[in-house]
Amino acid sequence: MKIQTALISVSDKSGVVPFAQSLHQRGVRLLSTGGTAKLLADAGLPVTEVAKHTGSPEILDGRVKTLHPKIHGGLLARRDTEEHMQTLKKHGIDRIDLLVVNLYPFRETVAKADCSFDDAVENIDIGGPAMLRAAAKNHGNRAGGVTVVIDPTDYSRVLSDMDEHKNQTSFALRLELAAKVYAHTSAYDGAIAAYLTSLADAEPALQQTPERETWPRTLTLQLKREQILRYGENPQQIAAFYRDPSVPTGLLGHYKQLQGKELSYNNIADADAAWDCVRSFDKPACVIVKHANPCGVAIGEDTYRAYEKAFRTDPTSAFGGIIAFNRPIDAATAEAVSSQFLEVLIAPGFDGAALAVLQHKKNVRVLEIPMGPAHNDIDVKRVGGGWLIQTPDWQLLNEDELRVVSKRQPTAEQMQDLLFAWRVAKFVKSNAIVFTGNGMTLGVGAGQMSRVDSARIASIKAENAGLDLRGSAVASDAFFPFRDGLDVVVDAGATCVIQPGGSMRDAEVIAAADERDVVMVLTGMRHFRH
Ligand code: 93A
Repeated sequence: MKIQTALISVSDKSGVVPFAQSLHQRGVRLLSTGGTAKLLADAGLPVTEVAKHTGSPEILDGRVKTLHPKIHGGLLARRDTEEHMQTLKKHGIDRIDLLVVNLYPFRETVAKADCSFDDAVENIDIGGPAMLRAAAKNHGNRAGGVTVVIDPTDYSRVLSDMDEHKNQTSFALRLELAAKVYAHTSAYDGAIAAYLTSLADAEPALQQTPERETWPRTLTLQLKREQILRYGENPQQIAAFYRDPSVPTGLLGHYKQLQGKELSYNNIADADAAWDCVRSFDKPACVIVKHANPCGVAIGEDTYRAYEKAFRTDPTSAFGGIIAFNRPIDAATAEAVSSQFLEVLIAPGFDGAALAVLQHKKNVRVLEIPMGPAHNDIDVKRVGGGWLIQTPDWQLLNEDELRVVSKRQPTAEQMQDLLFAWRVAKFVKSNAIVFTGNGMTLGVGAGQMSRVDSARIASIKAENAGLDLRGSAVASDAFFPFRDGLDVVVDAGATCVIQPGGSMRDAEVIAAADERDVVMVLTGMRHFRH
C-alpha cells in the first residue's frame, strides 16, 4: 500500500520542513497539528490542519487535539482486513499511513532549574504517545501497515525506503521503527514517574493532610544550625540548636533575646514547653515550667495577677523556672517575677519600664516571642535507628462533644474549672493529674507510671503549698483504668472530674463518681505526652 496520507505533529521541528517537502513531492497528503501545520504552511506546503480534518477544534489549551476517532481509526484500522476498511469508509475516516511525531520535551523541561510544577505537568504529552502507540501497534505485516517515525534522524531513511519500494515502506523498517517507539514511550513514561516520585518523596510531611497513606516514603529534612550550645542536657553532652526554616512561626525561629546569659539546651526545651502552653489561653495567662512540666498555670485579669496565682501553685518548684506570659508585661509584673529566681522570662512584649526593672537581673534571659497561631507541623522523637514522626497534638476540645456521665450536673463555674484543668493537662507529662480552681492550678502530678500515684502527688503538692482542694476540679490526661485514682482525688476534695473515658471499667468508674456524688465529664480524647 502506497503512503497516501501522513500526519505530522512534532515538538522538535528540526528537519521536518524538508522532510514534509519530500513527502509532498512523492504525492503524500499532509495532515498536521497547530504549530507544525503553521510551520509547514509558512514553508509553502499544502497542509490540512487536524482540527479541520476531524471537524473538532483543538480544545483545553491543546490538551485535546488529535484524540479523535478520525485520527485513531485512521491509524489503527488493519490494512489487510476488509471489514476494517469498510468501517473506515462508513465513518468517513481516511487511512493515515505515516505518522511523524515527537513528544513534548518533558525531560528537557524538568531539567531546567526554574521549572515549575505546572510547566512539568503541561509537558506530559498524552495525544502524542497515544498516536505513536497506535501506529506502532499497526505496523502491520508484509502486505502493509503504518510507518511511524519518532526520531528526525530517521527521516532520510524513510524517504529512501519509500523510493526503493514505490512509495511503500518495507516491513523490516516498519518493524524496527515500531520497536523504537515503544522503547521511547516507555522511557518517556519512566521519566515522568521518576519526576513525580521525587516530588512525592521531597514533599514535607507538614504539607500533607495527616492521613497515613499520604505521608512521604522518604523524608529529607533541611535544618539550619542556629547556635552551638555550651553543652546538652548535661555538661558531658555536646549540643547545638538547629532551626527548621520551613516553620513560619514558632518559638525558636522567632525569639528575640533582649538580655541575659546565653540560652542553654534545657532553657530552649523548657521555653518551648512554656510558650506552647501559654499561647493556648485566650485570657491573660502565666505558665511556670520546670523540667518541661508546668508547675504553675493561671489566668487572671492581667499578667500580674496571673503570675501571682501561677506562682502560688508550687513556689518550691517555681525556683529557677521558666516563666511565660501571653501578653506584653509591665513594670509591676516584671517586679513581681524578679523577686523569685528565674532562668528565662518569655512574653510577646515588654514595656520600657518593665525592661528597666529587668536590667537589674542581668542573668535572666528575657525573650520576646510573638504568640503565633501555628507551631511545628510535625513532632519528632528519636529512637534507636530511626525517628518517630507524628502530627502535633493540636486538636482542640470541642465543647459540644463533652459528655456529662454523672448524675450530678456541673455548675457553670465547675465547667470553667474543668476546661481550664483539661487545657493544662495536655501540657503535663503523662500520667497527668491536674487540680484547678478559680483559674489556677492547685496541684500538678506529672510523669508517673501509675495514674493513682500522679493523683497522690498532685494532692500532696497542693497540701505542701497550703492550697485547699475542697471544691476543686480535676483533669486526668487519659482514662482512669480503675476507680482508685478517682477515689484519691475525691478524698482530696475534688467535686468534679474531666477525663477521656474509654476504659474497660468506665461503668465502674462512673458508678464510683455517682457514689461519691461528684461530677464526671468525658472528653472522648486523650492527651498523652511523653
Ligand atoms: O496535548 S496533548 O497531550 N494532546 C493531544 O491531543 C496531542 N496531539 C499531539 N499533545 C498532543 N500532541 C503533541 O503536540 C505531539 O506529540 C507534539 O509533540 C506536539 C505538536 O504540537 P504542535 O504541532 O502544535 O507544535
